Amino acid sequence: CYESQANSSKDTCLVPGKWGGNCQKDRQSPINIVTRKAKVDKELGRFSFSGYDKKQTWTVQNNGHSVMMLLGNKASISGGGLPARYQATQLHLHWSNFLDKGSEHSLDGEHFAMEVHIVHEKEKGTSRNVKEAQDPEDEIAVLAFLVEAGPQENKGFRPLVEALSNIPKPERNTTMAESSLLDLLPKEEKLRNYFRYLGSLTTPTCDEKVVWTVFQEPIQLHREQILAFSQKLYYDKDQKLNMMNNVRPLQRLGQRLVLRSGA
Ligand code: 3J3
Ligand code: ZN
Repeated sequence: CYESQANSSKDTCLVPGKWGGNCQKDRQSPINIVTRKAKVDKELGRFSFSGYDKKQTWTVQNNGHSVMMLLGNKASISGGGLPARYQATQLHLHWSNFLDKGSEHSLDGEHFAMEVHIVHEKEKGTSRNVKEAQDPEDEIAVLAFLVEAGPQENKGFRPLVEALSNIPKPERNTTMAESSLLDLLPKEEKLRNYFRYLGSLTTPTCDEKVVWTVFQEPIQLHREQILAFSQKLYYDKDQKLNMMNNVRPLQRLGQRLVLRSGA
């Protein structure tokens, strides 16, 4: 695909100048969400979170482009307008060294300091037909939470932030102090309001197989907690390149409709 089809030739999902690079199709992520244009869909009810409340000593790793908690199908989601139950596979984040950018999605043109992605895979054996089973457009469900700086330390994030110092270099793993996934999220009653659209992975190969949920309620972290990610983590083994700005440029919405849960 020609670069002209991408919003930016810096986009990591296009092999610049090479015919056949990951073809920018019509449902790429992330996007800017124009909240007033999102259509309320009564089918978008509350999520059911299973295993999200269970305290675990999660393994967390620096994978060279983010920090990733390995969730090993120990939690799952259903409801929320999803067609099946989805098993949680990993949680990772995107960030910058500035507090006004660092999220991948934006709301009404506003970027946030960070974005948390909880990645889930559709439970097998729930597809309606063979074609869908082989190449489902919603094989992955990512729950996206925007992060903003707040006045207090977010105690739920303490185990993750404290673990960062143990994994400065890529390919390093460590074990977090006990925590639950719910510890990281806004209160459950705040999770009724979210946006929904069909998109892609935001890292190569940017497969167009993701059903995205972007929650309206941001997570609040103290600014020192946010800055710890770019201060403690490195892209390289020599610890010369601080890990930050692991954010894909915004992609065109095209003909897609963004839905929102009923108020
Ligand atoms: O990329 C792999 C690949 O197996 C893909 O099919 C999918 C399976 O879950 O994702 C994995 S991944 O867990 O390494 N991953 C999912 C999330 C790649 C990066 C994606 O990042 S994002 O779109 O949520 N930002
Ligand atoms: Zn992500």
